[in-house]
Order: sequence, then structure tokens, then C-alpha cells
Amino acid sequence: MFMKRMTFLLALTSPASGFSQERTQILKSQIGAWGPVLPWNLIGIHAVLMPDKKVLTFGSNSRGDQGADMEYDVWDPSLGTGLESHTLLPNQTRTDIFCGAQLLLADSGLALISGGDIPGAVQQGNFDTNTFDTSTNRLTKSSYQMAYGRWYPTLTTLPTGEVIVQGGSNNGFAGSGVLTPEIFNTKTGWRSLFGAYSDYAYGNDFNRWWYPRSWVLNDGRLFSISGPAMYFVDYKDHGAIYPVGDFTGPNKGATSTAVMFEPGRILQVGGGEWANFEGQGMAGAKEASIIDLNGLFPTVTPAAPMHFHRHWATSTILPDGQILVTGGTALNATMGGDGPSYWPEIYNPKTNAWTVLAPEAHVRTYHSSALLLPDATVISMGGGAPGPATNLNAQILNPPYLFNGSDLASRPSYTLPDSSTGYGRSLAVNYQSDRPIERVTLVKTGAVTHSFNQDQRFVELSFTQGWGNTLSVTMPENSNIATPGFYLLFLIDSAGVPSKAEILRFLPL
Ligand SMILES: [Cu+2]
Repeated sequence: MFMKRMTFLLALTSPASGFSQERTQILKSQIGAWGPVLPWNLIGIHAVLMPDKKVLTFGSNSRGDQGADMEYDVWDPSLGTGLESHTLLPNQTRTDIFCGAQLLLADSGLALISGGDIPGAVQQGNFDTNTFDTSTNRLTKSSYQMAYGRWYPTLTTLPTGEVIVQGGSNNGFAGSGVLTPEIFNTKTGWRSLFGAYSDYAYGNDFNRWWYPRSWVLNDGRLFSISGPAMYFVDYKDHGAIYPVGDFTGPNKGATSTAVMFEPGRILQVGGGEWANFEGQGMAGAKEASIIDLNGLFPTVTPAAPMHFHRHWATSTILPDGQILVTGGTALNATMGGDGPSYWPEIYNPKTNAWTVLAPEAHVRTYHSSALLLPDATVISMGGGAPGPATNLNAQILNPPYLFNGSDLASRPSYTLPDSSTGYGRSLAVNYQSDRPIERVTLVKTGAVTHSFNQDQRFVELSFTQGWGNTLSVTMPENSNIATPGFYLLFLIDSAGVPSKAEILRFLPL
């Protein structure tokens, strides 16, 4: 099996020129390298990078059964990668947070977890608001409840630091999409956005309520895709929905994955169905599209297709602005056809090209996830509940940019004399590097589930070289460009090698 895979990989990654000695020599700087398979206490269906660099995961119990009313897991990477670096904790809030939404609150650093299942009544939307505090490792039920039960909703941080929840169903697949978004304020709780009540945006046909994909643009507008629907959400006052046309490509629906890789530019790739187990026998799309929102209305243009068919892949923005796509299955949530997509691919928006990476050890099916870590590696985990895999495991990818040939490259490093941030301010950085620093970037801490990272965001920063080994880095101008919250700060050298990141916080004004 392994040999077969490698032969396939060679065919994909070798230059077209005839057989040569180099053909057997694939460098890690081309295809990256996976670390060992790591045991995980549960299936990492939901994953959040916390401000102290720990990783919160939840979604199943420790036997791999669907549901998160019993247990959740905290991994502390500073303690290694074995089970001793994990703390498996009892969920004492009586909320089944499985299939809820998750992101980090800018002001408190708590993970906000909204909705989920009603325990014992699978697929019925939960009204609860829970928070996870990394300093106590504790999940707490807030006294604020949403007005609507939501199963499969999406949270998005607004420029004000408030958080909008969109979509979710309150009766699972029986279809009862929640048509009214709500806004969460940490001091005053939830308020309904009645003016944005919309069947077009959140209704039942094509499962429009299913984890809408949503992003704040640099001009402050909020853009969403749910099912085929594309629309702007006016989140001021009572709110409103402005439809801007349906997405019509084959790379559509809940089984696709989407990421805003630079301001106003979204890559949507893979997929093709509106739910798991739909369209059995139909291969997931290889196709990709760029949705450009820098004009008044979106334009959708085809991008180069991936090498593999994928339903339920996960897209992760990397420190250099390229997009990693991991996992997925060729057929929807099953293992048939040409099988699971063990091979991740990286999309380079500058060259419009995909590169196939080294294969992962396990299939990352429906209910898998991936998260960029502060050391610029990516952890890929989960898949299952329901099967066909039960992945109580994870694996960490060292992307190609960490290598020089097949050896680890020397990396830039830095310290921050003063890590306090503010929009428009400059930040002093003391760095060490074998090569000149060429780029400085911010990537927002991830909060991912069901093929969509609800809070990832990429910002390229301008900087000037100061005396000696210092840089003066200009922070983003405002909270549209960098929505309030926590960001990984990367320095990238002239060979494209990123530093490890410290985490900066941007508070709402
Ligand atoms: Cu699910």
C-alpha cells in the first residue's frame, strides 16, 4: 500500500522530463514531512487554538462516540505530544457542544462555544452559550442563552468585537433552519438581528443553515455563503440581508471548504454536496474558484483544480499566505471510489498552482479538522463519529517551507520588547536570522470544524528595517482589516522560512 502510494506520488510530483536519478529523490522542501501518529483522547471534530498556545478539542467521548456532553480535551504542546501532554476533562455544563460553533472572544480570551446538540435528542439545536477558560481549563455555561436553538451554526467576530451567529438548524436534517442571526456582546448577551431574517440565507433547501461561511471584508462589510446563496449581511441596527447571486460551480455546498486567503479574496474548493451522505457515488469536486469581493459585487473566477477529488477537506491559511488543503474523501463521507485523500495539497495564489504533499497516515473523513500551530506546523486530526474511521489520533505536518532540501532549515526567531498592540501602531521586533527578513504576517488563531475555520484570517504587514536586528512593524490600520482577537505574528526570511509565532491580541476600539 505504501509503495503504491509513493509511486502515485512520484508520478504527481516528478518533472515531466524523462526518467532520471532525481526522480527517486523527492525533497522535503517539496512535499513536507509528517511527524508520527499521535494518540488523541477523543475525535478532534472541533479545534480551537487558545491564547496560551494550548489546543482545545471536542466532539466525541474518549471511546470515539459522537457527542461532547461528557468530555473535552486540552492539549498543551509545551509538554510534548504524548497523552501526558493532554488533559481530558469532564463536561459539567450538561450542554452537548458537539456540532456547535466556536471562536475566541477578543476581550476575555475565552473560547465562545454556541449551540450544539440537545443531549439525548441528536440534531436538535441547543440554545446554550458556553465558554472555555484556558487559565482554569474549565468549561462554564453562561447565563446568556441564544433566542434560537442552533445545530451547525457559525460564529464570526465583527469589527466591533461583538460576535455574530448565523445559521444552524433547530431540528437537524428534518429541516428547520434558524432564519434570524443574533449578535453576542460579552456584557449584554445576545440580541436578535430581526431585519436579517432570511429564508434565502438560512432556509432549508440546500441546507442553507449548514455552517454558513462568513468573512468580514476590509471595508467592514460581512459576506456569507450558505448552500448556494451568496449575500452581504448588514449587521448594524436591526440588520438586513442583501443577496448577490448564487454560487454555481461544482465546488459548492457544505462538503466544500473555503478560506479568505487575502483581503476580499476567497478560495472555495472541493465539495459538491449539501450534506454528508448525500450524492452517494458522486466524486467530490477537484475544482476551485476565487470569489473576489474587492468590488461592489462578488466576481467568481475558476482557479486551477486540485489533483484529488475531495468532500470534507479542511483549508488552512499558512504563514506565507498559501493555503493548505488536508483530508477529505473522494466519495461523500465514505471510503469508496478512488478512496480517501491522504495527500494534502498546497495552493499558491500567486502562481495559481497546487503542489501535492507527502501522504498522511490516516484518512481524515467527515468530522476531521486541521489547525495552524504557532510553530508554523499544522495539526491534522479527527474524522469519524459517524465512521467510516474512528480517528482517536492526530498527526503534525511540517510544511515544505520548514526544509532546506530534506534537512530542517534554519529559522528566523524573534522577541518582542513590548507586545502591546494597537491598530495603526508600530511594534518593535528584535530578531535573529541567517537571512534577511522579507515578510511579516499575521494569521488569526484558528477555530475550526466541519471543513470551515470560522475565525482564520491573513494579514500582510508592512515593516521597516531598524538598527541592527530590529524591525519596526506597522500593525493593521483598523479592526475591519484585523478583526479583534488573537493573531500569530510570523517573520519570514528571504528563503521563505517562517519563524515561530508569538500571539498578539487586538482589542476592539
Ligand atoms: Cu457534524
